[in-house]
Amino acid sequence: TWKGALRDVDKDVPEITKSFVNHVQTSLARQPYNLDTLGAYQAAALSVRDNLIVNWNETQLNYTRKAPKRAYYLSLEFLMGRTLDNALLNLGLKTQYRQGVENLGFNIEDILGQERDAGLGNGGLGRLAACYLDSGASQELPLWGYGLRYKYGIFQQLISPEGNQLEAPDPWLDNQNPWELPRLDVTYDVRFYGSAERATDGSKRAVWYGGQEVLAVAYDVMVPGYGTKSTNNLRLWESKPKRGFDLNSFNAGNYEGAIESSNSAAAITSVLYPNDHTTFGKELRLKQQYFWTAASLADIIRRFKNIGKDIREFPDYVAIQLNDTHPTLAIPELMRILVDEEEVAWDEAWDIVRNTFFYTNHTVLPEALEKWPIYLLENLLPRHLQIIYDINLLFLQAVEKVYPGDRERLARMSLIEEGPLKQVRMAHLACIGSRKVNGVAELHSELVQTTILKDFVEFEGPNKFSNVTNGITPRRWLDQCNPELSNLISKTLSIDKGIWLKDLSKIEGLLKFVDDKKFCAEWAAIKQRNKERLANYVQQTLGLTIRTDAMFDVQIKRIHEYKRQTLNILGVIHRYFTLKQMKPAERAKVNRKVVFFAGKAAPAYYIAKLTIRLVVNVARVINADPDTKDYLQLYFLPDYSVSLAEVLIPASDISQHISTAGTEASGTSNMKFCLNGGLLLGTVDGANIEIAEEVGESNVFFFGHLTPAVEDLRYQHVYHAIPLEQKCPALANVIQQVLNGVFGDAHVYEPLLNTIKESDYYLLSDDFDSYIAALAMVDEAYLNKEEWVKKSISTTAKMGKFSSDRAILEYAETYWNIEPCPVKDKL
Ligand code: DL6
Repeated sequence: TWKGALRDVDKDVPEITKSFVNHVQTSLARQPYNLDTLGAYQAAALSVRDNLIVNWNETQLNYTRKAPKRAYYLSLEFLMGRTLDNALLNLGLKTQYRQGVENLGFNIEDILGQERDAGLGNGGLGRLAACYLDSGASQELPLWGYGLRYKYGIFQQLISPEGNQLEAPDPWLDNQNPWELPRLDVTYDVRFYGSAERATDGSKRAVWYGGQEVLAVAYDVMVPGYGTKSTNNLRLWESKPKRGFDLNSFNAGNYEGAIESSNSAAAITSVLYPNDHTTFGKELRLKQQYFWTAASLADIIRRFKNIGKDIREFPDYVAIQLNDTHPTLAIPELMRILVDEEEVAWDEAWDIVRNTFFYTNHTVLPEALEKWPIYLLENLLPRHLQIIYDINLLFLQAVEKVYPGDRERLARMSLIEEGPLKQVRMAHLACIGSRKVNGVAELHSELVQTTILKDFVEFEGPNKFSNVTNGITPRRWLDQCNPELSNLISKTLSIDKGIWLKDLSKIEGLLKFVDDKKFCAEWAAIKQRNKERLANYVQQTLGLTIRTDAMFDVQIKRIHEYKRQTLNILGVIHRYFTLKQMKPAERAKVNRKVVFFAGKAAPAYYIAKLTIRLVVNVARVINADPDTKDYLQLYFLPDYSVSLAEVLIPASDISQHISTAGTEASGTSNMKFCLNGGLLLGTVDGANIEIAEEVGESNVFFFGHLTPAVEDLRYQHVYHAIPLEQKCPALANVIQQVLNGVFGDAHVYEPLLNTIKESDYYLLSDDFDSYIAALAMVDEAYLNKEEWVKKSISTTAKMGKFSSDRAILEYAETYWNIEPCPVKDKL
């Protein structure tokens, strides 16, 4: 097994400084003696990149030579965060670079801090894709990612003095991106609009012609595996006009007209849609989806053809994972290529398709299930709509055979939703066009099978449907973000991190040390230093002073009603008034607490933005109150990102994952907190359940109603509503305080509070009392510091299951049927 620590550091350092200086002089055309930290970052990145390129080339050559079956992960989002630190860790060059840049008068932390996050994603779905790429390369699997090279990633979040979220663009490519290789020679034409004419020979073939053609240009991002030479590829597509601009219009003096088509082509990959869990049916989004799937499939087919096999063998060499329904157009696109271009008979083509694709569902929330209006598809992708209709006809005929006369079932299962706005149901298409379908945690997979895809399970049989619980990479989410804890684990277990970071089940060995006083003290001291690191960050970025002799309670994720940040802030207000009513002596016995929120709201999500505003204004009042400020502080940290999560997570004592039961498919930050020894306060939802199964229920704080009760409770809200004052006086009282104007303009918050007072779809009034009781249990447990540290260690020790290495190997073995394809040379 590779041990990063065994490299000859002394030999590497002079090479590194030489390469660094060389890049300063030749690539950056600057002088080493007056280089700023940004320049130093660029030189370091380029020098590390040289190592990656060598390994990347060797890996790709190895794949070409051995021609193994390959898997492709199609994701509209890859939330990669920063790369330099991860590349150094995976290459085993961290110590060397630290020394190398120090010899040149720089500090490695300052250099790492210069890198902008690659924020090509909204949240969990995109970060999961990034973790899977890391694990795929680390496990030496022939796995590539395909996505879009957005010019602007997820927006930057600013908070106005009133507490409003403002959005600014994220020009992450402005300083050049050293981690990508433009492949100006790898391009494909992608057609939009035009007409589709069916063949007259009775076959299902057609010709698609006319319309607009756009060029897809490849940019390759190298993805190094940990402790291996295997370096996989993430291919991102940029859209460009096929021809520079319209010379005829230009010569005729119509300058605007001349650049119009060029602008519309470039617009396709200009920006990441910032919505999470909602679909807006915008044509540009549909264009993005088709542009990306068409270019990716063309590229995959070209590579497959290079190995000289018959197209009928495609599924023996290619597996394509659809990350949610966003890439579902790949299904009709592959049909189009096979039937219209390769002249494969329809039924045979459909078999190929159904053996190639795999579909992961990431949510059962109705508003997140993608549907595309027929009129949009008809105009933009006329041939694909024909194919979807043909697939639907044959599919419904097959259903009709099994359930003769069951018209309701046919209407439910149809790919087309009838009504005033006819739409294509993408989850149905993804389901019937795939070999396997999975959810992302046990409970979620069960809900997928018993709710949104129930009819399909009955029709196709249960074997097609299963579960792969999500995972996280322990490289970034422990070793990189919490180096001291990682070192302590290695030292305590006497196992090199090169081993346990690749087999996370090994950290279970920590259980033997929970009674070791010295170890416990070191564990607690590291948590304390991580709190100080976070406090420094807040001091430097916001100029605020945080006390670190308190419990750190963190909720960081997209702001959404179903995630119930509102429950948390109303709980904070409840705590505030409880503290205010106490006598000073009584208050002095209370557990001190600092509460952190961070997360972005979709720009058009009014209620979510109001939640942010409420948090900010409650913070203003609480933090200034001399009676309580020593016992309760509250912060909303703006512009949540992967890099901010890397500072917040290691500092947390308790984190909140409090979605209404049955709404959070998995959650992955819950895994990150627990891996870093933070305990979990949550509902019985998503992966919280499996975390509790692993770490033991005595180490998590559960509250709230369970999934089977949710439907009944919602029914009662509508048909047997009980006034809030009667049902949950504590919550009614908190809401009244907000309406009394204690936290500023009351009327501003009315729409938010009305969601609770009226339909209360997310069941805050049903769960509030048990939430407050759970918070009290957390306080009580924390007051016994020794026991708390034991809980923290026991939690980390049992997180082995949640490594993304386990998850990616499940996909590789039981779905894609691919095997590791290691490069011969070791790192
Ligand atoms: O599977 C990754 C992640 C889960 O951990 C979250 O629980 C889930 O909400 C999220 N789902 C989405 C759905 N968006 N779409 N489409 O982001 O996936």
